[in-house]
Amino acid sequence: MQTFEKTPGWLDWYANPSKPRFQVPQGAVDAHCHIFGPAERFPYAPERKYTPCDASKEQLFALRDHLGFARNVIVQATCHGADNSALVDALVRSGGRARGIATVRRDVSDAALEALHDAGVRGVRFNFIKRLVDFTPRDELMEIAGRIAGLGWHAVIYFEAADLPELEDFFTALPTTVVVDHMGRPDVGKPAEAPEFSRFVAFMRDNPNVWCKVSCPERLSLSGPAALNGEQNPYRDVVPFARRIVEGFPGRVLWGTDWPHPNLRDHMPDDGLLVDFIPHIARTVELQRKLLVDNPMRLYWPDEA
Ligand code: 0GY
Repeated sequence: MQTFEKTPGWLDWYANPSKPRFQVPQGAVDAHCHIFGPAERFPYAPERKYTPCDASKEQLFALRDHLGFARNVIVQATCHGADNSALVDALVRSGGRARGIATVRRDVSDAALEALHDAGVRGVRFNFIKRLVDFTPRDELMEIAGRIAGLGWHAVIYFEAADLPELEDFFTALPTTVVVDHMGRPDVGKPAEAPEFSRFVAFMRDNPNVWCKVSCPERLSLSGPAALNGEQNPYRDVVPFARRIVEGFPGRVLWGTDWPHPNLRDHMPDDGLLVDFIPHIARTVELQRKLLVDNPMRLYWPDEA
């Protein structure tokens, strides 16, 4: 049997997350999370850029219940390449309570796409983060986008803020709904009103098919999880960025834990505290319901929305 050594410095996910003080609305969706392996059954891809610890569907579903969520959207992690078997297994075993975002290559057959759809896949991810994936030509991605448009799927895009100017023409040409991961990874050391993030806001404003996940404060934050003035207010430097998006585009935002938090080296978040971050960025009951229930249901379970 093939064995896998974790990447040096890899932090395991937080084993005993706190119970959130913020109670998510009934029917809430964790719209960005992953599963890893287990490698014994679903080996990691030869082309992967990291080797994680295992994080199974059972562990994900236990976290969902612990945090008070009803459903998950599971995003194919790059460590599994374009082999979506672990994802499909989780979707099928979720009893309809999970949808998926797959990774596919140009040679994927129509039958394979239909099988992914039947399992619960509703989109593909195009990843432009150089430390995670090898380069894929734009024409290949556009060809895939054309094919998934016919299935009613959407494209999830993951990129660094500095790369938006170069990628924007490609993004605006995509023929599907487009969902941006982690607010386009802003540099939160700059003000939320500064030109870089304002360009991202303009990108959303000018393209009504673009949605945004206001996720991963732990990945973006420079201030970290520390409390301030006795108030438990983790990741406070991310708050103005997320509020700008949640309040500017309340019908096109999603939220997710990002469990099991790949590639974190300094700090592994307590998922309960991540949930407690939500009312800092979505300040009214109505905004919270849109972010956690109405929007993800419309995108992933339209028949039940
Ligand atoms: C995330 C972020 C990362 C990794 C992946 O699929 C992945 O490997 O998504 C990252 O390292 O920034 O969304 O989980």
